[in-house]
Amino acid sequence: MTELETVTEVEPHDLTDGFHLIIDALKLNGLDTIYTVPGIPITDLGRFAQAAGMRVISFRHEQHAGNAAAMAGFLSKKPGLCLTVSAPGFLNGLTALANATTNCFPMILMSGSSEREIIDLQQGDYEEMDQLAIAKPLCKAAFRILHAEDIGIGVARAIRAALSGRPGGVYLDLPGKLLGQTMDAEAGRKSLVEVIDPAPPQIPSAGAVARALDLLKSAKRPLIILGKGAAYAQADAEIRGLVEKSGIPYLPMSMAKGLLPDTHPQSAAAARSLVLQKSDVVMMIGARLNWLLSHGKGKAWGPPHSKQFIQIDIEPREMDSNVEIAAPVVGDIGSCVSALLEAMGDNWDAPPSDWTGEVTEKVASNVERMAPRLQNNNVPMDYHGALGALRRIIKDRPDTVLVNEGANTLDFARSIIDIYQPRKRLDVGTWGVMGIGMGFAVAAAIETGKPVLAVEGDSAFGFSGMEIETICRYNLPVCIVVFNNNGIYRGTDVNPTGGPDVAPTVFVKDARYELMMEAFGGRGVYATSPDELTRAVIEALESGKPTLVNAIIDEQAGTESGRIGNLNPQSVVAKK
Ligand code: OXT
Ligand code: ADP
Ligand code: MG
Repeated sequence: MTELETVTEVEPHDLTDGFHLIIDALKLNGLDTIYTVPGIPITDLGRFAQAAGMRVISFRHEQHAGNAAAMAGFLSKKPGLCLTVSAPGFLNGLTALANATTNCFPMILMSGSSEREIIDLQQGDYEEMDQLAIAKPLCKAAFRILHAEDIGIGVARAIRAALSGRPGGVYLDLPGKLLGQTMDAEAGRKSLVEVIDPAPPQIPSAGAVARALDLLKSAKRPLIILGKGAAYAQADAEIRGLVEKSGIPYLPMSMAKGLLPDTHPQSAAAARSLVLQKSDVVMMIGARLNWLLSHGKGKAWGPPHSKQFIQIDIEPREMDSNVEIAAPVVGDIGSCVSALLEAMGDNWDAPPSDWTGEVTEKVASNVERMAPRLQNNNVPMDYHGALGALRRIIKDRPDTVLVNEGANTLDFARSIIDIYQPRKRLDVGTWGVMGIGMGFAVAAAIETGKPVLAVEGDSAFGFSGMEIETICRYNLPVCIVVFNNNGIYRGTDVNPTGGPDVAPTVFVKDARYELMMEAFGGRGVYATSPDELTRAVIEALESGKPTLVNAIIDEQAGTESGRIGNLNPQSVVAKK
């Protein structure tokens, strides 16, 4: 007998445990990256996962690990994985899980948890919390695995729940006790489940397709709206084919920019108000009629009852959620768009030219009006000067992934920076949530391998700023530009009482954000002009070195809440 065989006999080589079954189950399903913050009881799970060849990206705060997982899900169409410790770590990750669900991003939040028996008797265990109950209302599905032999099924259920139908966030509760449970290795291997076809094509009915095309044909002023569901679907060629074959102007929602290049002649992005008001038939593809589209009614949409809607969505219950949908097309976007394309045949009539001409003219005049402002080299910079510089950089490097958050920094960047490729603009999404910046940037770099440019309001950056250490630690090709206007919206508010506290929207003046980056070995640049900003960003993108550019913006340049100031409640008292 050889020495090795002796060891095999003595060591429990024929046993496996919860740790390894979870890792094997994930790997079997092609999930190879975990975004995490280590600690009791999941530290070894991360270690073993790394040892098993998985990529384990460790963050400074779970919310950002969770946001990274959510973005990984959006970009890859596989559930992004976030792994957290019990109670406080779990809660930190929960915002990201809820945000992922709201945005229809597939992710799985796996969290360690304490002893069930002690939690249920509320006897005060270490980090005691009934996590499953808390997660349930905030995600698409929530599961707990109690026995090692159920790990295969538990992981499979989580994957299928995250990906099938409308994608979303799933919670998977992993009690500490489960991780150490052992079972026969061969039985364990057999208990694993490879999820077959987790997001099967959902073919629309022929009747729904015909109804939609009849309506579209009858339109005098048709409009297509592309949403982030269309970007997620990765049916890029079909979507472009449909838009071009139809000849209909299209409006991209923020994260659908780039599905067709923003410079496309049919883009109506620069005539948004006009097309919403005047269109008579609107075809929504992977977009919801929520607040971002004024719920499909009201002043923004022109006279009451002046439009009819076609809606393509995988979620049947989305239909009629805000207004009547005259032609619902339920199915996955790839299948729906292909069916529409085929049924359109080869002789589809272009929309009336007075309509397309009116849209093109409005686009041209808005673009022309904006153009000179984008060339200014003012010091301190305004949003147009600074974003004009970044717009030119992205034009030359269209495979750069743009991450964007803030208020003015978000709203101006959305209309100024053209995007040329699908899924290259990642932002605050449905909730307008601050704090996605560094998590999304890390995931974008890891999942795509492309350079990332994160354009961040100074307030927005603060929500996830500590993750620049993560970016430096993994040496990711991320360039962060902090639009530093000394505060939230503007840096000019004053405390009306004259007391020592500054106004609630105001930060430390002239904060040196670039020095934070230097603290971790990255490159920091202080930029006061569009020219300096241009040089710094180009160098960062070309070198791939983690960089933070502190871009000094005129503190008076912004407006309250950017372009959504109308959502602020008004005080009668303040008006007096
Ligand atoms: O057609 P018209 O004439 O209307 O013109 C439109 C287009 O046609 C035209 N356009 C163009 N013209 C020329 N050329 C081109 N290429 C072009 N493209 C377009 O431009 C206009 C505008 O076009 P757009 O943008 O398409 O249209 P519009 O009308 O703006 O669209 C409406 C919306 C609703 C779809 C759009 O506005 C939108 O998507 N908005 C999203 C807004 C959003 O989500 N904002 C973030 C939340 S704000 C607030 O809540 C903040 N907080 C609170 C907070 C949050 N959010 N989260 C958490 C966890 N805690 C607290 C905070 C703390 S923001 C914030 C920080 C802010 O401070 P920062 O320092 O970070 O940022 P700064 O403000 O910079 O200081
Ligand atoms: P936006 O904010 O860009 O308008 P939303 O997040 O509001 O986009 O809407 C996305 C929509 O896309 C959701 O209603 C979701 O159900 C739908 N969706 C997501 N993936 C698919 C898909 N593969 N096929 C069809 N619909 C999808
Ligand atoms: Mg600001």
